[in-house]
Amino acid sequence: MRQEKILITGASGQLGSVLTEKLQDKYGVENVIASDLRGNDSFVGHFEILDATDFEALKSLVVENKVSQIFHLAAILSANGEKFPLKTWDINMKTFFNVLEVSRIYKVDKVFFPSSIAVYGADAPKIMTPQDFVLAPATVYGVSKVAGENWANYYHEKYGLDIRSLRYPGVIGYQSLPGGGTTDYAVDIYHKAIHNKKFECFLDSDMALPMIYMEDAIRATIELMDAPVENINIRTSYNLSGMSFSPANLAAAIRKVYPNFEIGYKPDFRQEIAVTWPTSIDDSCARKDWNWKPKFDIDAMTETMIKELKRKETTKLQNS
Ligand code: AKB
Repeated sequence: MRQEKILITGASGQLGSVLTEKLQDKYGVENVIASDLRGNDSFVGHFEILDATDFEALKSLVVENKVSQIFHLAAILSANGEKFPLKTWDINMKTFFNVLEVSRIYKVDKVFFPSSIAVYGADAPKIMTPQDFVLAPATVYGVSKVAGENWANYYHEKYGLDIRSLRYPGVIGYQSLPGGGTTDYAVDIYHKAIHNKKFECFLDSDMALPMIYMEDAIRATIELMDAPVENINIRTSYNLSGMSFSPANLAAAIRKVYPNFEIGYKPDFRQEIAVTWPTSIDDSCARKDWNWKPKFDIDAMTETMIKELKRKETTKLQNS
């Protein structure tokens, strides 16, 4: 068996930074290569600046390091994508084609591709949105994810590439900040709450969306990648669910800890994106095929988020 060598693209991002640490714990710091367009001063381990639209640069990293698994997280998210539709299509697809081609030619064993609840459009059933439904997304980000899912399936069928994927809901964690998504409010709100500040939400109070706590999202990613190949029946992307809540539900959960917490609503263009997305997700295929089960609900997540953000704040003050 060859030594696993892991490459992560988009490793400085919200999910990438946390996943990198987990993969370092699992495979050893020396066997994980984190890459991103931007450097990261506090990063511990092997970091490479990589523009994943550059095929030759990606190829060199893979070949020189004998990479066996790629976690391709680099992408422009839903809200930013609407500001630059053609650039988003170009970057999201070009980076993914490069990953697919390098993996095919240089025989990478396994690839992870993140999809999203953004693949669904306004016509899909809102409650417990099924795994299989017509995918007619309203954003260019969603269009790039639908195309990506189909290309993943094609590379699996045609070339036997072991590529696996999850449709992430909004991811919420204390370790990192999201950037350019429609679900970002659900992280920002905690940063205001611990500083006793009022939060202004860019979604309507009752705009419920599927969400997942970071620890569950990372565990799902690793469990999917570790599952025996014969259990993987979906080669487009698995629906993944953690919980579902609206901004008002989240404010109520925060008030259990901070009774005076205040929230105001000023919906912007992200509300128009959110109304096209599911409210909750049916992830029974993931549960059946590789035993997926989330651990965190809204209260357990809120308790941990507040505790950890306060701990980070205290450490920052002590070190300043
Ligand atoms: C976004 O809001 O764009 C992402 C997602 C749900 O894919 N967090």
